[in-house]
Amino acid sequence: MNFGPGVALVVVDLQNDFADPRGSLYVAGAESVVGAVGELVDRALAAGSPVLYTQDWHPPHTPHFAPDGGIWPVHCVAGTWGAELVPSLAVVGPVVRKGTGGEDGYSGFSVRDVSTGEVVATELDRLLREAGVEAVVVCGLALDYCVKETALDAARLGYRVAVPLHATRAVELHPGDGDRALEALQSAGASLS
Ligand code: VGL
Ligand code: ZN
Repeated sequence: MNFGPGVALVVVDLQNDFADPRGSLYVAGAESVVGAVGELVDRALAAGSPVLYTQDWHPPHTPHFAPDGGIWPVHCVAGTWGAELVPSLAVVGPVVRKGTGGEDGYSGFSVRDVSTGEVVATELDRLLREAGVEAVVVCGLALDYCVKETALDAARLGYRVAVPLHATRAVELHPGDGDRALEALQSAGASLS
Protein backbone atom coordinates (compact mmCIF):
# COMPACT_ATOMS: atom_id res chain seq x y z
CA MET A 1 0.00 0.00 0.00
CA ASN A 2 1.40 3.41 -0.93
CA PHE A 3 1.44 6.09 1.74
CA GLY A 4 -0.43 9.33 1.17
CA PRO A 5 -2.78 11.60 3.12
CA GLY A 6 -5.66 9.08 3.22
CA VAL A 7 -3.42 6.25 4.40
CA ALA A 8 -2.33 6.19 8.05
CA LEU A 9 0.54 4.31 9.62
CA VAL A 10 -0.50 2.71 12.93
CA VAL A 11 2.46 1.67 15.09
CA VAL A 12 1.28 -0.88 17.66
CA ASP A 13 2.88 -1.23 21.11
CA LEU A 14 6.52 -0.60 20.16
CA GLN A 15 7.43 -0.55 23.85
CA ASN A 16 10.49 -1.61 25.82
CA ASP A 17 8.83 -4.61 27.48
CA PHE A 18 8.10 -6.12 24.03
CA ALA A 19 10.99 -4.76 21.96
CA ASP A 20 14.01 -4.74 24.29
CA PRO A 21 15.76 -8.02 25.20
CA ARG A 22 15.60 -6.82 28.85
CA GLY A 23 11.84 -6.39 28.57
CA SER A 24 9.51 -8.69 30.53
CA LEU A 25 7.58 -9.86 27.45
CA TYR A 26 10.36 -9.62 24.88
CA VAL A 27 9.38 -10.72 21.36
CA ALA A 28 12.34 -12.52 19.80
CA GLY A 29 13.64 -10.59 16.81
CA ALA A 30 11.96 -7.34 17.79
CA GLU A 31 15.12 -5.31 17.15
CA SER A 32 14.66 -5.68 13.41
CA VAL A 33 11.03 -4.61 13.81
CA VAL A 34 12.18 -1.39 15.49
CA GLY A 35 14.40 -0.59 12.50
CA ALA A 36 11.73 -1.47 9.97
CA VAL A 37 9.08 0.61 11.75
CA GLY A 38 11.47 3.56 11.86
CA GLU A 39 11.80 3.40 8.07
CA LEU A 40 8.02 3.21 7.68
CA VAL A 41 7.59 6.29 9.89
CA ASP A 42 10.03 8.19 7.67
CA ARG A 43 8.23 7.09 4.50
CA ALA A 44 4.81 7.89 5.93
CA LEU A 45 5.89 11.38 6.97
CA ALA A 46 7.47 12.08 3.60
CA ALA A 47 4.20 11.12 1.86
CA GLY A 48 1.95 13.16 4.16
CA SER A 49 0.44 10.14 5.94
CA PRO A 50 -0.77 10.54 9.51
CA VAL A 51 1.20 8.40 11.98
CA LEU A 52 -0.53 7.10 15.13
CA TYR A 53 0.73 4.91 17.95
CA THR A 54 -0.81 2.56 20.47
CA GLN A 55 0.63 1.93 23.92
CA ASP A 56 -0.22 -0.97 26.23
CA TRP A 57 -0.64 0.78 29.60
CA HIS A 58 -1.61 -1.46 32.51
CA PRO A 59 -2.11 -0.91 36.24
CA PRO A 60 0.24 -2.99 38.47
CA HIS A 61 -2.55 -5.50 39.07
CA THR A 62 -4.96 -6.58 36.35
CA PRO A 63 -6.57 -9.91 35.39
CA HIS A 64 -4.45 -9.54 32.20
CA PHE A 65 -1.39 -10.60 34.28
CA ALA A 66 -0.50 -14.15 35.36
CA PRO A 67 -0.11 -13.28 39.08
CA ASP A 68 -3.71 -11.99 38.96
CA GLY A 69 -5.16 -14.97 37.07
CA GLY A 70 -4.33 -13.98 33.48
CA ILE A 71 -1.89 -15.40 30.95
CA TRP A 72 0.84 -12.76 30.64
CA PRO A 73 3.89 -11.89 32.69
CA VAL A 74 3.61 -8.44 34.23
CA HIS A 75 4.38 -5.95 31.43
CA CYS A 76 3.84 -2.35 30.35
CA VAL A 77 2.86 -1.12 33.80
CA ALA A 78 1.87 2.56 33.54
CA GLY A 79 4.76 4.91 34.16
CA THR A 80 7.52 2.27 34.10
CA TRP A 81 10.47 1.88 31.73
CA GLY A 82 8.86 -1.19 30.18
CA ALA A 83 5.78 0.80 29.17
CA GLU A 84 7.75 3.54 27.38
CA LEU A 85 7.81 3.54 23.60
CA VAL A 86 11.28 2.46 22.47
CA PRO A 87 13.64 5.45 22.70
CA SER A 88 14.70 5.35 19.04
CA LEU A 89 11.12 5.63 17.79
CA ALA A 90 10.15 9.05 16.43
CA VAL A 91 6.78 9.98 17.94
CA VAL A 92 5.18 12.33 15.40
CA GLY A 93 1.49 11.74 16.07
CA PRO A 94 -1.04 10.86 18.76
CA VAL A 95 -0.47 7.97 21.17
CA VAL A 96 -3.56 5.94 22.09
CA ARG A 97 -3.24 4.12 25.42
CA LYS A 98 -5.20 0.95 26.13
CA GLY A 99 -5.76 -1.06 29.29
CA THR A 100 -5.39 1.98 31.53
CA GLY A 101 -8.37 1.02 33.69
CA GLY A 102 -7.27 -2.61 34.06
CA GLU A 103 -9.29 -3.71 31.03
CA ASP A 104 -8.18 -6.51 28.77
CA GLY A 105 -8.29 -6.44 25.04
CA TYR A 106 -5.64 -6.35 22.40
CA SER A 107 -7.02 -4.06 19.71
CA GLY A 108 -5.97 -0.45 19.59
CA PHE A 109 -9.59 0.36 18.77
CA SER A 110 -11.23 -0.98 21.93
CA VAL A 111 -10.77 -2.29 25.45
CA ARG A 112 -12.82 -4.96 27.21
CA ASP A 113 -13.86 -4.83 30.85
CA VAL A 114 -12.74 -8.18 32.23
CA SER A 115 -15.54 -8.54 34.78
CA THR A 116 -18.51 -7.28 32.73
CA GLY A 117 -17.26 -8.15 29.23
CA GLU A 118 -18.26 -4.67 28.09
CA VAL A 119 -16.28 -3.42 25.09
CA VAL A 120 -15.54 0.30 24.92
CA ALA A 121 -13.96 2.14 21.99
CA THR A 122 -10.68 4.01 22.35
CA GLU A 123 -10.18 7.29 20.47
CA LEU A 124 -8.31 5.60 17.59
CA ASP A 125 -11.23 5.31 15.15
CA ARG A 126 -12.29 8.91 15.78
CA LEU A 127 -8.72 10.19 15.29
CA LEU A 128 -8.43 8.34 11.98
CA ARG A 129 -11.80 9.55 10.72
CA GLU A 130 -11.06 13.14 11.71
CA ALA A 131 -7.85 12.89 9.69
CA GLY A 132 -9.80 11.66 6.63
CA VAL A 133 -8.11 8.27 6.70
CA GLU A 134 -9.60 5.38 4.73
CA ALA A 135 -6.71 2.91 4.79
CA VAL A 136 -4.25 1.83 7.48
CA VAL A 137 -0.85 0.21 7.49
CA VAL A 138 -0.54 -1.67 10.78
CA CYS A 139 2.90 -2.60 12.14
CA GLY A 140 4.65 -3.18 15.48
CA LEU A 141 4.21 -5.82 18.22
CA ALA A 142 3.00 -8.38 18.58
CA LEU A 143 1.73 -9.82 15.29
CA ASP A 144 -0.38 -12.55 16.92
CA TYR A 145 -2.08 -10.32 19.52
CA CYS A 146 -2.26 -6.56 19.30
CA VAL A 147 -1.25 -6.14 15.66
CA LYS A 148 -3.70 -8.85 14.57
CA GLU A 149 -6.62 -7.52 16.63
CA THR A 150 -5.97 -3.92 15.63
CA ALA A 151 -5.81 -4.86 11.95
CA LEU A 152 -8.96 -7.04 12.16
CA ASP A 153 -10.90 -4.26 13.90
CA ALA A 154 -9.72 -1.79 11.27
CA ALA A 155 -11.07 -4.10 8.55
CA ARG A 156 -14.40 -4.47 10.42
CA LEU A 157 -14.61 -0.69 10.69
CA GLY A 158 -14.26 -0.40 6.92
CA TYR A 159 -10.66 0.61 6.48
CA ARG A 160 -8.48 -0.99 3.85
CA VAL A 161 -5.71 -2.73 5.77
CA ALA A 162 -2.12 -3.66 5.00
CA VAL A 163 0.34 -5.41 7.31
CA PRO A 164 4.00 -5.23 6.23
CA LEU A 165 5.36 -8.46 7.68
CA HIS A 166 8.97 -7.27 7.98
CA ALA A 167 7.75 -4.65 10.47
CA THR A 168 6.04 -7.02 12.91
CA ARG A 169 6.83 -10.24 14.78
CA ALA A 170 4.80 -12.85 16.66
CA VAL A 171 5.27 -13.53 20.39
CA GLU A 172 4.02 -17.15 19.93
CA LEU A 173 2.74 -17.74 23.47
CA HIS A 174 1.23 -20.86 21.88
CA PRO A 175 3.25 -22.26 18.96
CA GLY A 176 1.44 -21.55 15.70
CA ASP A 177 -0.14 -18.31 16.89
CA GLY A 178 1.81 -16.38 14.25
CA ASP A 179 0.57 -18.57 11.40
CA ARG A 180 -3.01 -18.46 12.69
CA ALA A 181 -2.77 -14.67 12.83
CA LEU A 182 -1.68 -14.56 9.19
CA GLU A 183 -4.65 -16.75 8.18
CA ALA A 184 -7.09 -14.54 10.10
CA LEU A 185 -5.66 -11.40 8.53
CA GLN A 186 -5.83 -12.91 5.07
CA SER A 187 -9.45 -14.00 5.58
CA ALA A 188 -10.33 -10.47 6.64
CA GLY A 189 -8.93 -9.14 3.37
CA ALA A 190 -5.81 -7.53 4.78
CA SER A 191 -2.99 -7.23 2.30
CA LEU A 192 0.12 -8.94 3.64
CA SER A 193 3.48 -8.10 2.10
C1 VGL B 1 0.29 -7.58 23.75
C2 VGL B 1 0.23 -9.45 25.05
C3 VGL B 1 -0.23 -8.73 26.10
C4 VGL B 1 0.63 -6.96 22.43
C5 VGL B 1 -0.18 -6.83 24.80
O1 VGL B 1 0.93 -5.76 22.38
O2 VGL B 1 0.58 -7.70 21.42
N1 VGL B 1 0.48 -8.89 23.88
N2 VGL B 1 -0.43 -7.41 25.99
ZN1 ZN C 1 -0.79 -6.18 27.70
